[in-house]
Amino acid sequence: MALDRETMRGLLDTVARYVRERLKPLEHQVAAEDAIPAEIRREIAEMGLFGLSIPEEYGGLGLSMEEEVLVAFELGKTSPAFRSLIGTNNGIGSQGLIIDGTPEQKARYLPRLASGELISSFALTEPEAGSDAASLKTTARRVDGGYVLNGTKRFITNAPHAGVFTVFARTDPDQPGAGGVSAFLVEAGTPGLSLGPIDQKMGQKGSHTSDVIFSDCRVPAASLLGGKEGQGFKTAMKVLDRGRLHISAICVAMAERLIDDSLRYAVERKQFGQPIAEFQLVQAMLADSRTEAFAARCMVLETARGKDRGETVSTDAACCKLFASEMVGRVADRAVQIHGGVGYMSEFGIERFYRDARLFRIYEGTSQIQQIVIARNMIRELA
Ligand code: COS
Repeated sequence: MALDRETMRGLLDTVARYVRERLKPLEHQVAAEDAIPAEIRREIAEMGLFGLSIPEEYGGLGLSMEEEVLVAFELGKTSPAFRSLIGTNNGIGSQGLIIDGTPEQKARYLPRLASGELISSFALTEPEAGSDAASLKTTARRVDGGYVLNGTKRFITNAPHAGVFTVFARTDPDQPGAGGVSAFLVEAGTPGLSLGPIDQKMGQKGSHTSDVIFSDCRVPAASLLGGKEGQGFKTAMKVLDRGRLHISAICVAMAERLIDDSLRYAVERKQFGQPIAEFQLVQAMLADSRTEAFAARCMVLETARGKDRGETVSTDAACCKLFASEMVGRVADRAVQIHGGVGYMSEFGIERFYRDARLFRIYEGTSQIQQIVIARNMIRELA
């Protein structure tokens, strides 16, 4: 544990109160305007939330994985767009640098990522390389003193706000698979780097994604992550192991929020002369949701503790992502059902969570990719 018990308790209480009093009242506005107010970004930065998982020596809080998921259990109890704002700096946008970056690269970016001055993005997915990430086509051609990048990255979270991108590109055209991929740290504003328009999404309004386009984008040799070619795909997989656990914690939090909303509604709403919570068919939905969210919470905590003990948790993190993201889909569906017509109307926000939750089964690896990761690792372990 990075923090003592009391400091950790204080952090969790602060985040829980901030979510309850400051963020929840803004949920509707953020979705309607598809934007997070600038003062929220400032407040979140002041609270240190951009640097939860960044080591203390670089200005972050240096939380352990268990501590990070405990914070996510609180932060995820509101619209996921708020979490997404800090999600890349704490997760996929910074972890490649933390895990495999050189000391110079860490010193250059991590302090500004921890403070929230700089936003980071993880540019792996391409139009023709989604689940099959190792088939990516973006190229990084070695030239005197650096590399020239060409290609398009798709659905890149926080790209419109990012100051630095971790970009995965093929340095070895003769190696079509994972071995030919390298990672680069590319700064926004580098000539040859441009963005597509902001994507119009089904949900998670207020969190922005776009294409990131490289046309003859020249970067210095020092931007090669870790200074080594051919390591990029492994870096991406290690980053995703951690990211999948964080997303699972967010799924647990959203489920708990929806269960709380559903329970309160069921106790207040009367039909047939009594609160609908008295009806056993409604009770069954509440009980199933509570049971499944509890199971996911336990899985996430246990896996986070394993990661903190230094264990390889790729399989368990995939189990968490698979179960927690499918679980929150079912919980959100039951929440709409318990709320009935109110659940379907946009002014009450339940249908918004239903749409927001849908993404969890897709990004950072679809449910089907998690199943493949789990089964392949099981077979390998046996061998
Ligand atoms: N940690 C470290 N290394 C890993 C790893 C992990 N979790 N997973 C794989 N690797 C290594 C493998 O050991 C292998 O190295 P060697 O060649 O030295 O043995 C290399 O990476 C290639 O792995 P693999 O052969 O498993 O790659 P595949 O192309 O067959 O597929 C999947 C891997 C499908 C699991 C991968 O492409 C994937 O996760 N796809 C989903 C991508 C994704 O989540 N996208 C979401 C968008 S990013 S927000």
